[in-house]
Amino acid sequence: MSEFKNLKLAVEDEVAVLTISRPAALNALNSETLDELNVALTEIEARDDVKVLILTGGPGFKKNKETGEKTEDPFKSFVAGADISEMVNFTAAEARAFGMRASVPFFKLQNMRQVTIAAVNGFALGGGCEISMACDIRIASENATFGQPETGLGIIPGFGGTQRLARLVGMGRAKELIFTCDSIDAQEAYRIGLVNKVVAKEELMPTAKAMAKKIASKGSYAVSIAKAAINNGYDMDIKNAVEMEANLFGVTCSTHDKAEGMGAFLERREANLTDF
Ligand code: CO8
Repeated sequence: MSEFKNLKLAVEDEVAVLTISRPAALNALNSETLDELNVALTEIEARDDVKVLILTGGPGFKKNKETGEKTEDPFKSFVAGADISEMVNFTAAEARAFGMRASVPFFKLQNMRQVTIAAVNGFALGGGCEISMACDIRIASENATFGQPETGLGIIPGFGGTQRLARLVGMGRAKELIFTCDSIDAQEAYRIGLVNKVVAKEELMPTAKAMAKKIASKGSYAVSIAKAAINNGYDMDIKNAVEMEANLFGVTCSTHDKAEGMGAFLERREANLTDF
């Protein structure tokens, strides 16, 4: 694997944990980090020993208001947005290029064969909310905060937020969040369907890892085909989508795992699923 400046990668028991790490900027996404994400996700997708990817944020600096002293807080921030200090002088062309640069790793998270889980450990604002939405599943710690503050900065969500937020929580709620810039807490994010689960801080990584291991224990090739069927069918009309599903169902029926999984059920034994 490549070495990264702003990312950390750990792989254990078929689960990769990729941590975005820019403590001084609360893990804000700059061009360098977006390019590193692209390389890391490309390398992870090629690995047969990684079945599920958890994306999280590294510790952010917490400032003591009286002394100015900075200490690390692991639950300060998931990703506090795109890097405002980089965007401040963008021309229209540079801004577009920045958006397109992000769309490559964001689409990788959405479409790579491994399942992607965002473990949201604090601020998920702007580009931070957007990168969590590019993942398949979101689990939040109870202190997490979600929001799209872009219109307050005179811009719009540009990492897919106007599209993915509406698809996840419906148009009315997406419009309210984007037009008001209101931040919402983890429980409200759960209530509107933006996150799958809310857990205590100390339970965040254990919960994400337990879900990742459960998913990794299923037929990984079947899981990846199911992910493709859900993603590809979402924007199709129902007739073509169901036909596409039938074709992919046929593909899974030609696998070792199908013979093994069904055979094991009929023989009342544990299945040994190996396809990926
Ligand atoms: N970019 C750059 N630096 C940041 C960012 C950011 N998004 N967020 C925080 N930082 C930095 C701060 O500047 C500060 O640096 P320093 O210590 O050098 O002053 C450090 O992180 C700590 O931040 P704070 O002191 O502000 O910490 P607080 O605990 O007081 O506040 C907040 C935390 C509420 C998260 C606050 O930092 C904040 O409001 N940050 C900005 C949040 C935001 O507006 N995010 C959206 C950005 S726009 C965006 O994401 C657009 C995405 C699409 C772009 C598409 C382009 C095509």
